[in-house]
Amino acid sequence: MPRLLGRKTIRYDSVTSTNEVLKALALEGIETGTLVTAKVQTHGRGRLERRWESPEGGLWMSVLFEMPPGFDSSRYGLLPLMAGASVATAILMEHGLDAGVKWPNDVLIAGRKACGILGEIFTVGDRHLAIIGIGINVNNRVQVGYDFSSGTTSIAEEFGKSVKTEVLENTVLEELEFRHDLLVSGEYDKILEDWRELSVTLGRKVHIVMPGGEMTGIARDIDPTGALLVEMDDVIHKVNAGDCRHLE
Ligand code: BT5
Repeated sequence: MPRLLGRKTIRYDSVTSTNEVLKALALEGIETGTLVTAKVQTHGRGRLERRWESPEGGLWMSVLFEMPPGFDSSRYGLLPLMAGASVATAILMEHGLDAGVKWPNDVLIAGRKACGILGEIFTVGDRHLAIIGIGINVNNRVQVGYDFSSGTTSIAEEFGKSVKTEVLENTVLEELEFRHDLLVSGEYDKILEDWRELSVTLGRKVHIVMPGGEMTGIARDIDPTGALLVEMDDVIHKVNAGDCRHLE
């Protein structure tokens, strides 16, 4: 069992969004490590206010992190990477499925999206807080015909039968706590190396849509802040945020 994450757990049958509920609790001062889960989300959110399909059978959860005093804010980009690596590792450990991380915030199984991560950072007084929202398609199916770019899948679909969400949830929390401790102790290189090993993006030809434009190139590496380094016309470009599509 994890020591910190999920020490306090609040479970709902249905909420708008676990991130939204946890944020409201955090603003009221709820303790670090609190976990909020829901069987169903009516307004599950992706990045840029996109919709996240959250029917019954999936694992929809949010965890509250607190950054230590003096935390280097340029490292916030590591949070979604850590969460993705935790989920991919947990899926491999519990179900033996070959899950990989796609920059910046997805976990893919067999090239299809099984999990998305939504990180949010904010301050309450002098506390620097982060909510890590994790959505994993476990026993649910995802509506066909939606605007999915890379296709979607679920653990049950890949595994061939239904699995226990509680077991996966616990392992995800243990993995996340392990990486949380690395972050708090400043062992950033270990976090980066772990992500690189699980990456299905590095070395691929990618198309990136950023807030200020688009580019196509080869994903070469991530930098110490979690930004993607893309080579285009022999020049390395640093991409802090954006949507990434694997082309080859
Ligand atoms: C994400 O955004 O992938 C972040 C998803 C985070 C969901 C969790 S669930 C618990 C917590 N509470 C919340 O409200 N959110 C978090 P993004 O990279 O923007 O991808 C969004 C896109 O993924 C959508 O536009 C769809 O194309 C696709 N999508 C929607 N639902 C999906 C699903 N269940 N499985 C796979 N892909 C989905």
